[in-house]
Amino acid sequence: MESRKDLVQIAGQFAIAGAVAAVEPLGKGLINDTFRVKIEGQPTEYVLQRINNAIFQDVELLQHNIEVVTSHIRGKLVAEGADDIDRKVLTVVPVKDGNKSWYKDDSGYWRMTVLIPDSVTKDEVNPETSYYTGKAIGKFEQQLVDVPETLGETIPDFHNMELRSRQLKEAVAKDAVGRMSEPEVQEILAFLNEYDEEMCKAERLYREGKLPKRICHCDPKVNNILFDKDDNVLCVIDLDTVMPSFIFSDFGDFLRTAANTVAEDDPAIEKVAFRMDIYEAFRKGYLESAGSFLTPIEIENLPYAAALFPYMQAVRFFADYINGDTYYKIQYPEHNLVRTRNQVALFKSILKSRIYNSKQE
Ligand code: GN1
Ligand code: MG
Repeated sequence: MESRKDLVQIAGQFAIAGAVAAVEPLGKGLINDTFRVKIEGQPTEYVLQRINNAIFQDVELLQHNIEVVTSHIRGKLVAEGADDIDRKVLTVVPVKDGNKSWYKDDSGYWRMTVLIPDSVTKDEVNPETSYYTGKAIGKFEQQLVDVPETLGETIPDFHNMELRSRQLKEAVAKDAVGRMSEPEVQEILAFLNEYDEEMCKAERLYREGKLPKRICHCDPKVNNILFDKDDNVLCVIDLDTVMPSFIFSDFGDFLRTAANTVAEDDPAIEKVAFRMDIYEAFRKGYLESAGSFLTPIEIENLPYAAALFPYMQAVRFFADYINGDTYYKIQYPEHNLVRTRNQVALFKSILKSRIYNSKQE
């Protein structure tokens, strides 16, 4: 990790409003390293991030997507006469010399945005905030339906379930750290395998030409949404994964975090349950703003999306556990196994719910 001096020097590479007063760690992301930058005698603060270049290998494409998406949304907000626009869309800060939106040195790739003032993130939502988040995520997708270029995939096939299952099979075959000898690992694997084909339905529909890809956020978990102090949604942040995907990505990933009664890594799996009140409220808000452009097949499969995301996340955490924890940041050795158990429990809770009839579709 960089020293304070290094971080101040790195922050100083960007077009900021004055001298750096402080750099502090920010947020709970599992991928990038994030810092809050304060400026001497100025109210404006910034978010400085080291991009995880092992995961986002094409930084130019990544930053291009973010620039296109933020300026497109800003244009839409201006056109609708919105107020307080700088709190409803992220502002990318370019480097001082030149107009690039990232800076590279020996420690990696860095980028900056303006910190949205008077905003908070939440780890939990209630039905009301869930409804407003549904509206905001639907609106986010709606604002992007007419982006005048095809965006690239910042992580190719990010939410392709067939690829994620293949990666799990590869991890199992390699057994890099010997975890396949744990009986529980074998049990989880057998359970996940049972649903493999069913959960790959989206890819089949896509190949049959029945399901479109649209620009989606692809990581709208609860703590990637900014709220103001009165619980109004300001904007969706963490735009690394904005790319063409099935709308299931946004619908499913929000619910994966919001409708779980506990956090995604809570070891108390007996407490894990899928909250129907959150599902209904979110679905209502989402359909109010996205209903105008969604096709019947997309709407019909929203319950499948709710099941798919805990399943896919279980597969991803589990593959990382078997691989020896090379992808997600962990706080203790079994962290990815605990996360897997939790997501499996959430998936089971959805299978039991009235919204999704497994293997009967
Ligand atoms: C990662 O960056 P972060 O922590 O918001 C991951 C998501 C997972 C999430 C699980 C690029 O998101 O896909 O759903 O962890 N992002 C990437 O908490 O893999
Ligand atoms: Mg992220």
